[in-house]
Parts: sequence; C-alpha cells; structure tokens
Amino acid sequence: MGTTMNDDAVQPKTMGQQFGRRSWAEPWKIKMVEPIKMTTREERERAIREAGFNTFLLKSEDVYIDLLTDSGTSAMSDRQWAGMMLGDEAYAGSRNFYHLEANIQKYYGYKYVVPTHQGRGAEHLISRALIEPGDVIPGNMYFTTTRAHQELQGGAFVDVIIDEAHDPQYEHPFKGNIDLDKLQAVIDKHGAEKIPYVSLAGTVNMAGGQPVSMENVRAVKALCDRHGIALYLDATRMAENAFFIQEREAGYANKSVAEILKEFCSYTDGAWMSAKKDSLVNIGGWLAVNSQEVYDIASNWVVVFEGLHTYGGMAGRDMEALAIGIEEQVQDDHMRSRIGQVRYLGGLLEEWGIPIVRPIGGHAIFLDAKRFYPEMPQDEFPAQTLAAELYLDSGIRAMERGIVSAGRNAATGDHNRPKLELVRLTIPRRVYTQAHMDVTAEAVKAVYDGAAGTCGLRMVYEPKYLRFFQARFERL
Ligand code: PM9
Repeated sequence: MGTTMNDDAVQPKTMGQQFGRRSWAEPWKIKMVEPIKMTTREERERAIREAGFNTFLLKSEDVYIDLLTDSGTSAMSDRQWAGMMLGDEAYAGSRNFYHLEANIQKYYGYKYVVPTHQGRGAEHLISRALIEPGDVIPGNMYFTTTRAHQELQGGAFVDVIIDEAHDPQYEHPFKGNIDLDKLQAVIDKHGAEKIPYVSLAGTVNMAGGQPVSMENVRAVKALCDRHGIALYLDATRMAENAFFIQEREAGYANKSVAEILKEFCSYTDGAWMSAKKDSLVNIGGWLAVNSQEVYDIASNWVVVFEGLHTYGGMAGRDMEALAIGIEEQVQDDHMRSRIGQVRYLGGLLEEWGIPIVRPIGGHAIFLDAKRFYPEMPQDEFPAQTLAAELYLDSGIRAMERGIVSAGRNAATGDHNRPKLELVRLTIPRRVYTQAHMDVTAEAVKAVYDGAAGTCGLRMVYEPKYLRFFQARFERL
C-alpha cells in the first residue's frame, strides 16, 4: 500500500516543519550564472587606494559581492530577455513604446507618458517644466539627484518629512510620511504661488527605504488641493512602498500590491521614475503626468535632452523589457521574496548586535556608521570610512549615505550635516542568494568587532555636483 502526498502521518518532515517553521523561497530558479571572484587583502588595499577610498571608483571586477546599489543591477527574467528580441528599433513610433505606455497607464494610472534614459532624465524634465528661480519645493527628505535638478532650475528643497525619519532607532511603520504641520508652515512662510509642487517619494531612500502610508498621501493631497499646489511622486520604489502598505496599514491586507500602487498614484498629479529599481531592468526611466499642459512642455524638452518622445533615450528592446518588468514588479510573491531577502540580512545583523536603521526598509540595510565609530567626527567621514573598511575586509561594495552624499549648502558653501550618517548595503533584485547574505553579514560583523581605533578620511578632490560619485579621499 502506497502513501499519498497528503498523508501527514507518514510523510517525512523537513527540519523546518519539525520545529514548527515554514520557510519560503524565491518564486524563480536560476538559469544562467555570472562568475564572481574573491580578491586578496593586498589586492583590495591597492584597489581602494587607487579608487580614492570611494567605492564608486572601484572597478567592478575587483568587487566580490556588489551591494553598491539596486539601480540597474537586477537580473531580468526569461520573459524580459525574450522581449528584448522583439525590440522595434524604429527611430519614431516604436511598438515597444506603445506597450510601455499602456503598462504605465494600466499599473500607475497616469494619462501621458514621456520615456527618458533613466530617472534623472525625468527629474530634469519635471524640474524644468515646473520650477522658476526662487521657488521652494517641499519634500519627504532630499534625494541627491532629485534635489540637484531642483536646484539647477533655481529652486530650493525644504525637508518636511516627519522628525522620526532622522532618528535611525525610532520604530515607526511609515517613517517616510510627510509632516502636515511642517508642510503647512512652508506654505504659510513662502506662499502657495512659490511652491510649484510637493515632491513625495515612496519609499524614502535616504531615510533607509522607509514607506509612506496611504493615509498620509491622502492627507497631503487634500492639503495641496486646498492651496492649489500640485503633488508629484518619485515612483522609483513605489511598488515596494505598496508592499509595506499591504503589510502594515489597516484595510489593505487583502489588496494586491498592484491595486495599492494604483490607488496611491491616484492621489498624485504625476510621477517620475527610475525604472532601474522596482521595474527589474538595467536601464530606463519615465515621466508620467495627468496634465496635458505639463506633458506638452516635457515632451518638447525631451527631444532636446534625451531623444524623440517615443523613445527618450531608450532602445526599443529596453522599452519592451521595461514594459514586462512593470508586470513582474507588482507580483505579490516577487515582492514578498524581495523584501524577505533584505529582512534576512537585516535579521542576522540585528541578532549580532550590529547597529542598523530600524525598521528595516525596502531595498537595503543601512548601517549606522555613527555607532560603529562613536568617536569619529562627522567631518572625518565615518560612513565613507566604513564603506572602505568593509570593502577591505571582504571585497563587499557598499555606498556612503551621509555627509558626503549630502553635499554643500547652496547658499553658505558649508557641508550639509545630515543627522543620518549611514552605509547602505543595497540588495539587487533576483541576483544574490541567501549564502551571499550570510557572507555579507559575517563581514559586517568582523568590521564592527574591529572598529575601535579606525582612522577617518580627508577629502582631497571634490567635484562641484553630486560629489559622492567622484570625490577622492586619503586616510588621515
Ligand atoms: N538612485 C541609488 O543607488 C542610483 C544612483 S544615485 C546614488 O539609490 C530615487 C529615489 C533614486 C534614484 C537613483 C533616482 C535617480 C531618483 N530617485 O539613477 O537617474 O533612488 O535612474 O534615478 C540610485 P537614476
């Protein structure tokens, strides 16, 4: 007599089931691999010195596990690669553009779409279309490229995120929320006519990948409407934000990520997007708006800076991969494993007492460099130092998100000094395994255990714009 699959009594149990635990796994299997190699400590010493202690200046072949960014680093699916073969590389009116446009309309709900080569192309267009010199743009914490484009048009960014977002240890389910009193105070001070739009990011990158609640976006929209101010969204990681709403906000547990994403966007007038993150592609971006007037301006500027308004700097094949990526990014199983992997790494670090930003956010684990090096002054660049030390220990590449990224105050020329001095371990989507996360956690622990006595850095070269990309440092 044979046993059936449902016969619990006779089926051997996995270790997990015996201990009452049910594991989950990624909703995909691996079809192609890319070899990576470990370097020696000596090789890494030479590489980081040649890179001016800036992980952006390392050669990727000198990196073992690359957690610099989740931007453009995703593994595409077989469907996306098949889509690449359907690229229509006509200069004008490529069929892939219409597929992309239809999917942005379907999943984000906006009327008009302008493709761009990546996110900052779209930031450029929206800033150019809406900002006049002397304008003020309130937003939920700055992002480097977003603020740079706002400033280049003569605008000034004002941070109106809730105070809790600046405290790495504060537990709050929606730490990306806008503080309505702060926003009202900015409107009272400058007048609505000086505010071309409110800039809302979901999730907030520099705060640790922290989400915004549906309740907050509704309230921000109502406040903007009362004053006739537009609300634009940085949708770069908005699908991840939707997952957090599903998980944490009352009334959304039974809604899909796709439904939540569309509802959230419905409270905004348009969005810019770096498709290199949520949308599982290696290049691409877009601006999408509901106002025909704004569309007309942006779709005219796009031909000056990016390319014709039906490709905006992307090849037809890239638009096809992106159109398919939009469908894949909102699959609940995909998102559960995506955020699950980030939490797996964060969970290990927390278990071992490593100081990280809480709660664990969407795309990365953020190490609190101030608590690695409590004695190191911020002007000696603790987070830059920590990223270099991590690379030296194990060839893992991370990114500084502290005083270097914050740049200088446009008016005074002094360093901006953010409260958060962080190193970001950013997890590319569908790329690394749980074992890579284990190796990473062990390396971080080794650096944390050996942190005492570490010397900081001094900056020896500083470019004018977005200095964190190209600045160079020496050991003190
Ligand atoms: N973010 C990141 O690694 C790429 C390099 S900038 C350090 O996090 C948001 C929220 C982003 C973002 C890029 C952009 C710009 C806009 N908004 O890089 O131009 O995180 O496609 O997008 C990076 P692009």
